[in-house]
Amino acid sequence: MKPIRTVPLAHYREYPEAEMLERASAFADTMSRRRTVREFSDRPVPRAVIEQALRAGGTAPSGANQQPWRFVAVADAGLKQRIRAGAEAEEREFYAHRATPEWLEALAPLGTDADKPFLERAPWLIAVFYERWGHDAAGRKAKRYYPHESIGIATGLLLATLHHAGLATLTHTPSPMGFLNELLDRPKNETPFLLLVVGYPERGCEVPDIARLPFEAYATFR
Ligand code: IYR
Repeated sequence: MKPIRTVPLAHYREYPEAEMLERASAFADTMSRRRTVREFSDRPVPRAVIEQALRAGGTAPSGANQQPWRFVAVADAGLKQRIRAGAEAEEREFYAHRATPEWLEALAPLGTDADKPFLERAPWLIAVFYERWGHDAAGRKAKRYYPHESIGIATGLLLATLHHAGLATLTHTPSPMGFLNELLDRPKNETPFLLLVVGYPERGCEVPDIARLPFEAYATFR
């Protein structure tokens, strides 16, 4: 390694093996209870919880430590209403024209359509953007490296934290999402990644009868 400025690895914690396994399995069990929800209660969720989840999202590793994520948390009713209108306009096009028959067939078990009432009803929407480019110290346009990997990981950590805190989420991807830049006043170098819907599940909420892959189907040891 080339010499660089360093600091001690101060916050690392090792656990005895038994505790390590216990922690890993407890967290995996917690995550296995996560389900994407489409029926949200309008019960408020404290902003402080959203802040802590965004803090966790912001700990993700990123290409050249460029930290390309930008999160916009929206609780304002008027703004949520405009986001719903923008998303539903795109979704109507999607379901009527853009989606191929194969795509609609793949979506059939989820029962989704162009109506997105949860975008107004859920207490929080988190619009996730990522920088495809930024500015260097001299103010010149500077490419961001591995932005997709970085934003994907950051969003995963955010989602895991929200679930760990006891909140329900929906990863919503109206397409295209350019309307989010306009409504949320974000500059051109920020690309919308997805829109997270966050809140409590509606009382009596039901979810699609679909299953996760069995472990052996997606994990191999050699
Ligand atoms: N964005 C649309 C369609 C949609 C697409 C996929 I791939 C999904 O997993 C779910 C929905 C919508 O939100 O309805």
